[in-house]
Amino acid sequence: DGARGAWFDAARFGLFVHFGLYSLAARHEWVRSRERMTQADYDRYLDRFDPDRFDAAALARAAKDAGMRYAVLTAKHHDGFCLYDSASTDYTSMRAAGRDLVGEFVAAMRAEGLRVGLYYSLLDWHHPDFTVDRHHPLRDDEAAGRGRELRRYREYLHGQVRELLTGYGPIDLLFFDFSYPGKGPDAWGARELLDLVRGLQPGILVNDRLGLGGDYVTPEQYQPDRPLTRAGVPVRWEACHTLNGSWGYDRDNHEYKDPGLLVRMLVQSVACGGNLLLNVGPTGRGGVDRRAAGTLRAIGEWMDLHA
Ligand code: FUL
Repeated sequence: DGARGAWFDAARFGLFVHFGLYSLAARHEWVRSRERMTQADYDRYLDRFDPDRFDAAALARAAKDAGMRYAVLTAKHHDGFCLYDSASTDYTSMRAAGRDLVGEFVAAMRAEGLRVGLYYSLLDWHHPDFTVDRHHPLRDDEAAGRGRELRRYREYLHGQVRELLTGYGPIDLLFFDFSYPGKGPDAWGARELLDLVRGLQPGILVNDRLGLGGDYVTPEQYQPDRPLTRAGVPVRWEACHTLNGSWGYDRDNHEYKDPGLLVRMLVQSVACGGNLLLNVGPTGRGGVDRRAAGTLRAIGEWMDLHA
């Protein structure tokens, strides 16, 4: 459906925002899994969660000044922590800090005239019914005898997506993440989920990571150098990239891509018919650090010279 995605084809450049409890660990958004943390270990970040520097209006201005036309926020990442007010869980930014960050984000982006997308993780390391598997951080001793029922998780997942698509006005894009061998579309009830999504928001674009094809494909930390095709037919695509290799805030990693490289990646994406979704991982307090902010500003300077 060409008309449905017309804004996306024209947009070219977007901001990805990975923010959550892992931002406080300041290492990587997979920190709980990588370091085999128990929920109790990980709760130290919940106890200290206070996003006092999360300023959605400043994020929207930074994105706009960099020449971006849309922005996508992690409403829930793999750790299961929700950045909104959900009726189906207390594991939310609202309960932890009295902030509905999804609501703030959507309103701020709209106010700057940007399109809005939400990232929603299919994996959920917090939900008691999410199956323990190779991606799941629980140790075997904790996982034993829990009576996990993926069916109940599916209901939760569908309910949460319904909340996101009914509580915040029009949402332009959904970035689900992700299907993998052993957990494909059936695990998520993906067909019913997609019907639900389209029923609630007929204009929305849905990415490919539900495992059903989707409206666009999402090469990750890989830069296509030619138009992408599926079965010989050109497909809509969006390359997503980090600034320094980590999506969540990684404080001690200084290996930032320089703005010149990022501009070339953007130009190459556009030349090959795709978009670039460039990520920023705000700090544990929700602010954008100088390295990330400076990078966005430098890209904006290039934009000004070429506008
Ligand atoms: C991946 C995730 O596992 C990463 O943490 C990140 O969110 C990236 C955009 O998608 O599949």
